[in-house]
Amino acid sequence: MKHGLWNVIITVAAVVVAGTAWADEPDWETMPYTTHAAYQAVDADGFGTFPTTDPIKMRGVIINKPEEMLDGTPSAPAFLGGQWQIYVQTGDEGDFGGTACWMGQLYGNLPWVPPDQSYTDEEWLAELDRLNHDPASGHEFRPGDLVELRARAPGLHYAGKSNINEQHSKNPTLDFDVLLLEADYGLPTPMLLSLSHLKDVNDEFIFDPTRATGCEHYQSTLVRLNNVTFIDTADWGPEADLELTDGLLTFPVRLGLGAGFTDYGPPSGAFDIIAILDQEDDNDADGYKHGYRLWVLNYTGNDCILPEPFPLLGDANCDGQVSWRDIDPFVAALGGQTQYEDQFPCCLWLNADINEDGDVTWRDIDPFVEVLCSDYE
Ligand SMILES: [Ca+2]
Ligand SMILES: [Ca+2]
Ligand SMILES: [Ca+2]
Ligand SMILES: [Ca+2]
Repeated sequence: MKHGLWNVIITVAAVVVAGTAWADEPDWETMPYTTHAAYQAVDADGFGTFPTTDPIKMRGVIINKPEEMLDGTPSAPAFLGGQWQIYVQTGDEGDFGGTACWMGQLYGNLPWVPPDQSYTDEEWLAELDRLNHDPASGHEFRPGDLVELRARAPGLHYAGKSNINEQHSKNPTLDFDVLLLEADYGLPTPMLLSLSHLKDVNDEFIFDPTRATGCEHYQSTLVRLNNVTFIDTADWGPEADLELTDGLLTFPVRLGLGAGFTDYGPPSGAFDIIAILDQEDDNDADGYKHGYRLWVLNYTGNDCILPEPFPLLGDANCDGQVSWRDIDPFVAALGGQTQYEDQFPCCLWLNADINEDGDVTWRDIDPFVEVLCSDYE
């Protein structure tokens, strides 16, 4: 983990003012939401432009389990000890993208942070317990929950993203909070992309500083690529850095900590992948225009979709979209679960249960036609 000079300057400045500037708790109720698009804005070189100086409030859907992303074990062997990270993706109209919320245990290991800013193991576990539960109800957060972020520090630009964090201080006035807005609100449907959305013809990352297109547009969101293969799976296992290809272009893949990467070998051939499009550009010499990767957090060993088939009503062939290609598979699903699963071993039979009564019957036919037609509006 490397921090550019810019981050150091911001960190030091923020820590210096923190003790006095925010002695009073912000008025969260009246504070407007900061959009993810605003918070993640960058300049022509990819440096974050949103000022990380005052408290902000954001909202979105949690899209990962923190324990599948970073090792939160107290005093874990990483440079910063235990780490915790969730990505929160917007579902708001007029907004796009997502934001990572990050915590580290041993901030004091950073050369510019005093050693007393590291959490003891006990303090660290208390912080994780606080962040993994809604303070009002005690609800344990999980992917698909709609949450509000209240960030006092509020965060830092790091390697191409503007993160929510404590600016490497354990002073509670720099805490961020996660509050439940709606449990099981639902995961956003992963955006179905091809590699040509992310790479140019020379296999270079597409960096658009307006963030309207290219990797920036999808940063910190769930995306899906179909029919790709790993170039080399020799390193397969938790935390491996691999590369996939569609036959023409390539893209880095980071494997998470999910047990599936230990329990199962790599897929034997072509597969579809559902992952968080992340950026961590460890070389800021020419800005932050590189370092994009797909972070896939677990694998169920089904040999065709990483990490697993995604529920999407009407998507009877499991390609991540509802189209005319689903008509024949939908008819097959009407023939019963066993017959359908023989034919589509990687699919969810209940994707054809359009009226959501737990069965696939003639009653789903009209609703299926409706879903199919609405897709063409
Ligand atoms: Ca970026
Ligand atoms: Ca704290
Ligand atoms: Ca489909
Ligand atoms: Ca049904």
